[in-house]
Amino acid sequence: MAYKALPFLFFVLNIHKVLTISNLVENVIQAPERSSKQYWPNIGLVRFANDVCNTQEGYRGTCVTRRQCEYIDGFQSGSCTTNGIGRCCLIQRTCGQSSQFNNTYFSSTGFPSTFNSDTSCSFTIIPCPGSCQARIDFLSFTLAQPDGNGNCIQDSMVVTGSGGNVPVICGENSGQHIYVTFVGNNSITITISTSSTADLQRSFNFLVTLIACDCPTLAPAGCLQYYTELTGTVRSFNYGTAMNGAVVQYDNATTVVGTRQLANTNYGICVNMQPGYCGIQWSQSTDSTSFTVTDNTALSEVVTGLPANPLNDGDCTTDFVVIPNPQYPNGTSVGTDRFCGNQLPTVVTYSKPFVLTTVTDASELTSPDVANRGFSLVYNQLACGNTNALLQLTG
Ligand SMILES: *[C@@H]1O[C@H](CO)[C@@H](O)[C@H](O)[C@H]1NC(C)=O
Ligand SMILES: *[C@@H]1O[C@H](CO)[C@@H](O)[C@H](O)[C@H]1NC(C)=O
Ligand SMILES: *[C@@H]1O[C@H](CO)[C@@H](O)[C@H](O)[C@H]1NC(C)=O
Ligand SMILES: *[C@@H]1O[C@H](CO)[C@@H](O)[C@H](O)[C@H]1NC(C)=O
Ligand SMILES: [Ca+2]
Ligand SMILES: [Ca+2]
Repeated sequence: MAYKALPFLFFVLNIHKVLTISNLVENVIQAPERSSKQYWPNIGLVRFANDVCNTQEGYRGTCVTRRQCEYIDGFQSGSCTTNGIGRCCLIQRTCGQSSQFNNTYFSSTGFPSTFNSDTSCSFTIIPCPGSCQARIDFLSFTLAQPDGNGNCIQDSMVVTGSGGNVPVICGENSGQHIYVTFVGNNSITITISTSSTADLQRSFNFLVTLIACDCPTLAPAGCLQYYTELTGTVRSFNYGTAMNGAVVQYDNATTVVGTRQLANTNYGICVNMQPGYCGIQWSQSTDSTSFTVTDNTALSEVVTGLPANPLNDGDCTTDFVVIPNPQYPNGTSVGTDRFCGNQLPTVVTYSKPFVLTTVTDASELTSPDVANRGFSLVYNQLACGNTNALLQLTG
């Protein structure tokens, strides 16, 4: 039996090396909820790489045999080996389910159909041996907006079991991603709760990629988000230019427009320094309201023509971003690493690793802030002045 299980185990482990019999037995025992099923009856030893493939619908699948795909409750979509044995297998799971397989989609019930009701939907990521992190891509993520202070009161996504702290997330986050870290062999659970008190058509569809412990794409500790390209755009969670419909109420019953920023966050957005690149420049996206973190955004930015107010250093105590040791593009030191207000000056830093830290407190009454939208920033890695750095790397 162990012999016949070999192709499946190659898939589970996704490592292409010979396994010992004791490994096999151990992993057969570990296989979840399947002990009564026969392992790969009637098939011989079929070996081909369990590569990533594209399903006919354009999703990311894994190349396995027909029986292997059935065994893991996958959806077969197209062939992926020239001999026709390999099937591109889409692994999709929904509420209440779990997966230990790389490239699993976790989708709301009936996705892409939307829902508008009270739900609590959990999905468990089981670490396969040798995996240390998982990257969760929010391909679609539409939940209710937070309250006016940025707290995810009605809808929320809560992650438990990760070694790194994951803030409670809600609102609109399609295109965002997070990295979670396995603690030993413990699984990680994502729980999405929704409340029908918010009238909204919701849906979500996540892609979970497992990252091996020896993989160079592991995110450094403290990085909830990790970008690997030379240039890119990073956004705070629920960044958007439409107003959050919720309001903030003062003790004297006055109300002001609420925030799209999420409360109680404190995480690193990291950028993988590419070979031959030594610095990084951070600047606002083209939209003039793309950095509205504290103060009255409604007065300073939303109304065209009024001056923006960049704040830094000691003026930033509630919500802010930190860029280590920044200088202006002309080389003058900024003299502080902390930024808030309604505008971010373009800055350059040569401090490594490349990380922008973002912090928000528990409310918008503290500053007090009105109608903040969060941030959308463009980063550009800067080539080293010394070209020898490149020559050394290319050998
Ligand atoms: C994980 O599980 C394996 C197999 O059960 C065990 O050998 C190993 O010690 C565990 N690792 C940790 C960190 O708990
Ligand atoms: C999971 O699949 C991705 C490709 O989508 C691959 O880069 C990665 O190495 C795989 N992870 C593991 C643990 O094999
Ligand atoms: C209510 O309190 C807020 C915050 O202290 C203040 O800005 C506002 O002017 C007050 N409004 C009235 C009508 O007193
Ligand atoms: C460099 O740029 C900053 C911000 O625009 C400005 O305040 C500063 O005076 C400039 N320094 C020099 C030496 O031009
Ligand atoms: Ca704020
Ligand atoms: Ca705040």
